Amino acid sequence: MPQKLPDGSLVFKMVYFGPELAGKGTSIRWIHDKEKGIQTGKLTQVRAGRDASFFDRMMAKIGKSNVSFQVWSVVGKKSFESLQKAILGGVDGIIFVWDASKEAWKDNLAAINLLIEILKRKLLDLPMICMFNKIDLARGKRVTRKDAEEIFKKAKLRNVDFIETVAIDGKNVKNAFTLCAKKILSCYIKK
Ligand SMILES: Nc1nc2c(ncn2[C@@H]2O[C@H](COP(=O)(O)OP(=O)(O)OP(=O)(O)O)[C@@H](O)[C@H]2O)c(=O)[nH]1
Ligand SMILES: [Mg+2]
Repeated sequence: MPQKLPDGSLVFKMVYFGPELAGKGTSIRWIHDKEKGIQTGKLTQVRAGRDASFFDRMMAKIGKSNVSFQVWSVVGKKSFESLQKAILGGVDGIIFVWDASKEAWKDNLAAINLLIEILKRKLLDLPMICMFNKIDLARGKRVTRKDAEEIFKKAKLRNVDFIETVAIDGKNVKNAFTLCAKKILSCYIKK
């Protein structure tokens, strides 16, 4: 559920989740740096190493409505449970960033399983998008989108929209964000 501010505006929480090095931080940075009129504040990236970050955070808007989004990312691997639980608490929508490279297969599965473990049945009703990321990699180096879709189906996550992305070039990164934002809003209106 969104926070309601004293001026009547609503703040929803959107979380980018996925394995290490999937492209979560790159996506959020792209939106922050390159897309006009979405981010409304500074980007916080708390680093754990050269590429890795514990989490990212920024505020964002779509259009001129009195609705905004608190955008977070957190890595979906074991041993970060307390951080993951804190960031996923009260989440209104999820962008799962799937790393399409073959060597990330097991890490993607581990991240999905962790998400299911943390959110349990709540996940089935949550607006969710899957960024099928790194499709710039050569065919032989990545899995197919169908392979990934199967995993979501097996987990009974049927309501997930897939978008093929290249976070480093910004391809479809904004589309994934706005689609998730719209899904969150329509889900809220229906309730
Ligand atoms: N080829 C390719 N590389 C990408 C793409 N997106 C991200 N990368 C690279 O993958 C690496 C990890 O990207 P990040 O955005 O830091 O990944 P993250 O999901 O934030 O990872 P953690 O912070 O460790 O959880 C970086 O070297 C990126 O440049 C993509 O679409 N294609
Ligand atoms: Mg990161």
